[in-house]
Order: sequence, then structure tokens, then C-alpha cells
Amino acid sequence: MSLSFSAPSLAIFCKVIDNYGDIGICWRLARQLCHEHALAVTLWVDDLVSFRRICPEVDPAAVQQVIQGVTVRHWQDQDGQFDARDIPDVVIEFFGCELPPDYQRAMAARTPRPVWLNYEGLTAEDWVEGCHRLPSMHPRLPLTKHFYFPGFNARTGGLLHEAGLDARRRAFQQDGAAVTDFLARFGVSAAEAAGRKVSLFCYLDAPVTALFDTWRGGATPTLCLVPEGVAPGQVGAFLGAAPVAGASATRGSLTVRVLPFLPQAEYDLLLWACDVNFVRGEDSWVRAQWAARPFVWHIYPQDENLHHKKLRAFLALYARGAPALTAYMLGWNGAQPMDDHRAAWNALDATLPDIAAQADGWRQTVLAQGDLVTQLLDFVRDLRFAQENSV
Ligand code: TRH
Repeated sequence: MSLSFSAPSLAIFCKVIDNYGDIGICWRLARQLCHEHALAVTLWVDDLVSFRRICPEVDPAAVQQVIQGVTVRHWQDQDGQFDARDIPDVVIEFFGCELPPDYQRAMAARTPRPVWLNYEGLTAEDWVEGCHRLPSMHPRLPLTKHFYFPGFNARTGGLLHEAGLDARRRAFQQDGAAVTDFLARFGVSAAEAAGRKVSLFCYLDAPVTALFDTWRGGATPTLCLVPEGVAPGQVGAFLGAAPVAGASATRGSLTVRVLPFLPQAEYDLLLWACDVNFVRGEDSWVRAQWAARPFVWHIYPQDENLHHKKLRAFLALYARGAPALTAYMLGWNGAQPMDDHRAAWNALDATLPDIAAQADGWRQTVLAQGDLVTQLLDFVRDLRFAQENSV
């Protein structure tokens, strides 16, 4: 539905888990809403130090600051006092993070009440189709929150994808000099860049040492680029030195090079520059799909191995017809044994050209439903329209 509607102000609440968690997605969402839709966006973040890793402009000591047009506020505790005039038109909480009680009270006191969304985690599981856009009444206050589920088909909320992304990606990937110059910034020589290039971003329990052993003893010269702080124990063991930015070592066919942890926009360039990307969580996983290159996903672990179900649901969509990719990703995530890492990698390696050839088709299929922000704002419009027309 397209109605004339203006939603000039919006707040996003983000709680950081495990040093990165969710700030990557929230920051990307905040910027797109601000830059492409001219909304006045306030991003509440509880951990500015972690935020600064992906956005070096962040001042961790500032209670309030404006970064790239987005007002960033330090969400210090649940005790803040708020006024109905502090409440924007739209409030988005991430993954059910609980808003300060007085903020909720002020939301209920505002006229009109804000649209309140709970932005959920991305999964390819079927059940989200039945839950996307569902309302949930506040137990005490006259407020309704709606669930918003990102997803891979038109019955869900889409994926974050900013305007012009694909043109920038193609231009970069087709410009050999741009790729070489980008890599040269980190000390990558032309000879290193000529071999297979892989980026590595994963959680601590990924079997990195077994993968390094495989590449080291393999025939293909491989350059593995690892942002600082990723798998530090296993990377340090390979290097025989502290895994700090600038460190590198070559053993057998494998060179491992530690990069500085990149600002978020530059991380895209790394994904675009590499032939294969190891990614994790949600945001880097989506960005790897937009990079249109083969990737291996390390999913964020959940209790009772719930994440294995999510992984299998995604693989059933994405890796249909690519059993070696399914087997490798299940093994990488500990969802099934990978006793012979070398054999699993070699099987995957043999199919990488086919996977690469299909990567852009996947990107187009998922994007056919439109991007997440456009759909989210359509939903907000629908809710506002219903609110204005209710008795
Ligand atoms: O932060 P993550 O581990 O994310 C996860 C997921 O959101 C998961 O669902 C959640 O619940 C868990 O947090 C707690 O991984 P993700 O989502 O890929 O975010 C990492 C961000 O870091 C992403 O925006 C890319 C960015 N990044 C950089 O900016 N520079 C870098 O050098 C690297 C490696 C990543």
C-alpha cells in the first residue's frame, strides 16, 4: 500500500551481546533509514566501545553524538526518565531487548502512540512466515508491539540492502587495480593476491586449525586475511606470534595475514575482494550473499543446538544441489562430524566454481521481493493508517 505518510522520527534500541552482537545490523539499518528515507534516527546503544570497532568515529565517552547524520545515544541503564515528547513516531527494539520501563510509559502517554516494532533475527525457518507482522499487546499499558522478521521470501520482511550497493560491488570487482590497491593497504603483495584469497570471520569454536592445515598442505597458494581479534588462539598458533594487525606468516601453500579490524563499509570491500568468505552471525552473513561469492557461514550458537536447525533450514534453500557445501558448512558448525577436514574441503573446493557461478542468481532471487527497509516502512505506513482510522 502506498499512502502519503511522513514518519520523521524513529528510534532503534540495540543491546550489544558478546562484543559485536547486533550492533552491525542496527548501525546499517539506522544509516539506511536516515540516508535513503530522510528519517531523523536515534540509535540507542548500550556498548559504545564495541560500536567503535565497526565505526571508528564513535566516541565511547559521549552520552549523545551525531555520526553520519544518526543521533547516537548511550543507553546506560533502565532507569532513565522520559517524557511523551521524547518519543519518536516509530520505535524499533532489537531481538526483544527490553526498553526502559519509563520509556514504555512515555510511549503510552504519547499522542498518537508510536509504532512499536520488535525486529527479530534472520532465519530461513518456515515458522517465521506465520509470525512476521504479528501483534503483541503490552501486558499493562495501552501499547501494541508488532514482530518484524527479516527473511528470504515475500512472506517475510526481506534483507537489508542499501541503494546502489550492487553497482558499487560490480565496479569494484571488475576493477583489478582497485582490488590490488585495497589489498596493498594491508601489505598484500601482487604475488599473494594472485592466488586464492579468503577472508575469515568466525566464532571461537570454528575448526580453524584443521582448515589451516588443509590449505597449508594443499596445492593451491592461499592467502587468508583475518581481521584482528578473530580466532586469536588458532591464528596466533599458526603465526607463532601474537595475532596483531600486520602480523603474517607463510607455511606451505598458506599465508595468513592479520588485518586491522575494518570499519563496516570497508569490510564489504574485503568480502568483494576475496574468492571465498568465511562469515558469521547475521550481518556479515548477509553481506557475503550480496558479495556474490562463495561463502561459509558460522552461525551464532544457541542453547540446545537450536542454531543447527536454522543452519539446516538455510542450507535447504541455499545449498540445494550442492551437497559438498552442505556437508562442509554442517561440519564447520559442528552440526555433523567432519573427521577428515581435508577431504571435506577438497570436495567443496571442487564445486566452488559452480557455487560462484550461481551466487549472483541467489542474490537476485532474494532481492526480488525488495529490500527490508522499504518493506518495513510500508508496514509502518499500514499500521499508522490503521491507527488513524480506528475508532
Ligand atoms: O556480531 P556478530 O557476531 O552478530 C551476531 C548476530 O547478529 C547474531 O544473530 C547475534 O545474535 C549475535 O551477534 C549476538 O556477527 P555479524 O552479525 O556478522 O556482525 C559483525 C559486524 O562486524 C558486521 O556488521 C560486519 C562487521 N565487521 C566490520 O565492520 N569489520 C570487520 O573487520 C569485520 C570482521 C566485521
